[in-house]
Amino acid sequence: MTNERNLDKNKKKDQLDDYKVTDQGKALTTNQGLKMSEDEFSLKAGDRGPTLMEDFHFREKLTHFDHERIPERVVHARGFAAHGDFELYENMSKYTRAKFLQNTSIKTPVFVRFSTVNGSRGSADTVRDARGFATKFFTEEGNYDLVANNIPVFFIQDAIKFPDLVHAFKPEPDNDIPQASTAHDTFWDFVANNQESAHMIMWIMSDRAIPRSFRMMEGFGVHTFRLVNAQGKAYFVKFHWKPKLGVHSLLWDESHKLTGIDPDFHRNDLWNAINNGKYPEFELGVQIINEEDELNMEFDILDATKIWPEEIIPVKIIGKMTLNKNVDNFFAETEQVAFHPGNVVPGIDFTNDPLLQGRLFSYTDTQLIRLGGPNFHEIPINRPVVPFHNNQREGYRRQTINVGKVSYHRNSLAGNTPGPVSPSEGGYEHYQEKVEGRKIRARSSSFTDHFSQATLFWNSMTPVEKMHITDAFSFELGKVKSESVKQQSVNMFANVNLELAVTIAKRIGVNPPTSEGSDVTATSPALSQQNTIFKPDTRKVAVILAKGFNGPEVKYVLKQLKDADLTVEIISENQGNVLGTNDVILKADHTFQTAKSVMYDSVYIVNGSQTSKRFNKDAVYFIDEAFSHYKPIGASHEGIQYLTVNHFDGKPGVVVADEISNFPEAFIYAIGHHRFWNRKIV
Ligand code: HDD
Repeated sequence: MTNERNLDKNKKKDQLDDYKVTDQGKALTTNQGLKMSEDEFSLKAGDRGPTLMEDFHFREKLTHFDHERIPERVVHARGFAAHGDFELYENMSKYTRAKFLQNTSIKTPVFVRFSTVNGSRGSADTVRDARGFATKFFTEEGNYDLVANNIPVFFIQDAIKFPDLVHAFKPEPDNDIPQASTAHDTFWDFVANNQESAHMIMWIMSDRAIPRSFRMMEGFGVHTFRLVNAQGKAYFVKFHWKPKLGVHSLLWDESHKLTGIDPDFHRNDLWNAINNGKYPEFELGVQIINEEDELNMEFDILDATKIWPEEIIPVKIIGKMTLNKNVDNFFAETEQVAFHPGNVVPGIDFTNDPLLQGRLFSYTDTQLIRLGGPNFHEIPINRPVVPFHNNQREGYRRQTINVGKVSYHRNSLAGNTPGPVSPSEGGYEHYQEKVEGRKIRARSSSFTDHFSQATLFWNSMTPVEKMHITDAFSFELGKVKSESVKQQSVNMFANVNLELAVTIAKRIGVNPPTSEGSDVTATSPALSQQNTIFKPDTRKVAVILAKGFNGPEVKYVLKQLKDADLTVEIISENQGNVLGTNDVILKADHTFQTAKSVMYDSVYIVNGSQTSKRFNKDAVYFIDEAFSHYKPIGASHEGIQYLTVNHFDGKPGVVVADEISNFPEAFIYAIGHHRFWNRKIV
């Protein structure tokens, strides 16, 4: 183990550099390296005649184009990725012999792909859905993949049901409607008839399913995995990613509007944050249960529909990941990356969670079709940063030129190499768990409580969060056409909370359920987003100003906002320079045609002495919408009149420059609050 602090090197980025090609400034060639003198006209028999077969340049160009697409992922098709590094805070050798979890002096390169689950590649970012959060650690012992979601539980308990689940939530097969949405009959029919989904559905109906940003989501490994130390002692573990910016969400109304206004909202957010040096950070946490306690919990730790409440088993923070580089090429990196929960390193092992066991089969299988054969590990983004040696050969798109005659084990011609090495030399050894039982297609009786933790989740929500969940159910079930499916769904969620089910029943026009509801009273405060981190950092402020704005003051306020790590965009009558008093000129990034309030976290309205009627009308709409989304609003000078028109002055989160001595500080403080739920919105 090296004691040298080697924090700036990133071996994966160096490795990828070897594959990069810049075409700019170069002569155009065919794929055979032949320079071409013409690229606009195909070769013809006469300038009005038919194209000739011998036009190899035309044939090559069109053939390549015709084959540019590969199948999209069957789930998680729409994704966005970035590079970064992982640093360990403390040596975890007590629990695991994984080297990247022992040495605090090295940085491990990572590649992270965030995704929606349901929609196709071209769907919108902000739909209601779970988000994928897949991390590839390029460790010195090979690739370790933590293929996580932003929700800590899953819909089903056994992987054999995965195709059924996906068939139910994808667009319906007769008409391929709806896109990227679970608000349809087959999904809710599946839910009502597979009640193990209850807990996950509560999360999907909650604000967690409409994140404000990839940078503001938790990540969960979901399954119980094993950590194994050098002495062979094992522990059960659940992995968590905790965003340093806290966990924050959009409102459903914002999410809806953004799917049209900016379908790339989350992509833009991540791309811009990294380009502007506001690197997203996530801390890695572990919950650990001793092996001896496997059967001492109130739930089965092998059941992927269960969390380990953080108040009972605390999350120990052990390291931090920083995303600090965007990809160079979306297809080569983001699209071709291949994750697999079965990619582990010594010291990390599996459990018998039947969902995990099935995943261990599915991921390689899907890459074989998606990436066209068994050599996808040779694609640059997927290569480990350590060499690989084995006797696997050939197959579609093999790139390695293996030298020598021997490609089998055991051999004498190559000294019996490449050969296995002992665990003390880094060889992976499976944990020797004792298993016995009859072969049986069944589910353990310890997997049958589908509702207690769903109620725990509901009980842990604030009134605002509960309102959002109720609205989400009413929306989703309100779109279901089958009365029977609606009724079955409402009856099912009466087992979670009767009041919730009765309210939904009323709204969607079915009979109120008659069951007794749940008697679970426990709460887990960690589940509520109200208990997350709130800060102004990297929030986006729309600055509305017009000709004749107060130059010195606005300049001063904008500097304060930027110094507080806020992103500021100026909206004015026209794009380009706007002249304020004292010859201050500011450049407008947007007009009301290109900027809508849902793209921002707060508004600073300044206005100016010269505005048109249309500008005023648009400004009123903009602020009204931001106010109804509970966002902080700052106003000064001519901007203040808009508050009066809308009767917003004096309302929570409305900061008026004239009334306060240190306006920027007060406004930034309000922005750090994010939303003012105590506003009365009709
Ligand atoms: Fe999965 C992709 C996460 C259950 C089968 N899954 C995929 C991705 C993520 C997850 C983040 C996208 C990876 C990327 O960005 O390329 N999946 C999960 C989590 C699950 C889960 C957290 C439950 C705990 N998945 C699950 C099951 C199966 C699959 C039970 C099948 C038995 N998942 C797949 C897949 C995908 C996939 C079909 C599609 C594309 C891919 O693998 O590479 O194999």
